[in-house]
Amino acid sequence: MTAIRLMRWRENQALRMGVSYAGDPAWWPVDDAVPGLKTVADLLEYCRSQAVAVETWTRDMLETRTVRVAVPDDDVLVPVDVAELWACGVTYAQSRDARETETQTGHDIYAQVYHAHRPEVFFKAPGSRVVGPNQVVGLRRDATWHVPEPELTVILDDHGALLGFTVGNDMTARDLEAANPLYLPQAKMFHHSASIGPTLVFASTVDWTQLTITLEIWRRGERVLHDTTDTGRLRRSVAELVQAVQHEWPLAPWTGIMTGTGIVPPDGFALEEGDVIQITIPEVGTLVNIAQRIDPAWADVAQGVSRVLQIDPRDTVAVSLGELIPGQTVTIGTQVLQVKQSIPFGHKLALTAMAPGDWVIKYGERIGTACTSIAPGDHVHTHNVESYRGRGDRAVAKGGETL
Ligand code: DO4
Ligand code: MG
Repeated sequence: MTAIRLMRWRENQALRMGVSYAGDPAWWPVDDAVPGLKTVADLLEYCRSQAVAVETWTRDMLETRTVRVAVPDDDVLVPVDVAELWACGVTYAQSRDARETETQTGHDIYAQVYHAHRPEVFFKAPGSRVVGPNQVVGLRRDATWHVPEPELTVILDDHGALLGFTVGNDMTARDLEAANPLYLPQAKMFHHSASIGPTLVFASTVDWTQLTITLEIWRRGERVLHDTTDTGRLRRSVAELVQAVQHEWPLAPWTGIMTGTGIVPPDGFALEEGDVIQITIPEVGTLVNIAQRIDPAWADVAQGVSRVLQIDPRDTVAVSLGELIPGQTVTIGTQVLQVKQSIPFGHKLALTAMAPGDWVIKYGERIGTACTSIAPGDHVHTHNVESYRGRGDRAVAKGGETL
């Protein structure tokens, strides 16, 4: 069985959607086959109207269509717009043990909930507050010990049926939860504390009990954390967790459920600003997010007001955290730059002048070469960079060279 995944991306101003087999970096645009299909809800509606299962339709398309496209990482969007995102807790022994050790008050409660008939479920975020690939995830200003929680995330369709899975990051302020378990909502719900993506893998094309989940954290170009678990260690079934959420809460159409973490970084580890968090489930792809402390200007970021982030001091590009418009100025450290063209959220802005053939550096790594002259403040994208990173299956090297 080869897993089939769906991904959405932005192309110029348009929203596009494609499907591919897991491991294949190329995408078959769904709207090429049926114009107008822009969301997974559209696709499902279309398949229902044709009385065909979405997996069957998709597989037929993959077998017969020839148009395939490569999608730059910067353009990848949340694969599915959930209405609500829920989360489950202490579903792996590792989560139970780490929490039993860290808690300053509630000894034994994690062991109890791990074994109890009733699972722990909590509301994580309304869909409008869920972020996606390559976006910033938040660090609270009143907490010092944040970690990502990499979680298999269940996607239920508009009828509450299991449609597929994606990767989720249940960002957590461990010091708040450790101080008192009653602070759980504050430890779990803050600005940009939930992220999902990059693709949705159809449930019937994958065995959810046998997925590996890998967490990597990169700091100034160095990998500072690497750990792996697998869903075989999940103590509860997906059906059990879905049932627990919906028992007294009629499911909103398009609900997401994070299934709990099997990876907790060691006690001495806390996220820092600029850390790059990569969570990989090979069948789904790699969800990449950048940690950033919430600051007083953050509320403006949600409105799309100017803000950019240089992830690594060596980077020659910064990431835009809002829509940038030509002529506006942005500040990075002591550098003040004027934006030259419109730059969408999540795209790159040049910090230095680059000549054709120069490396473009992001995350402290070479991500491609300039193919035209690039000036500080320019939009850096496929029109002026030959990228070495395809979608998901990262680090597709050029000419065999490893980046
Ligand atoms: O009990 C607190 C939350 C646990 C959690 O988020 C997890 O185990 O993933
Ligand atoms: Mg969690």
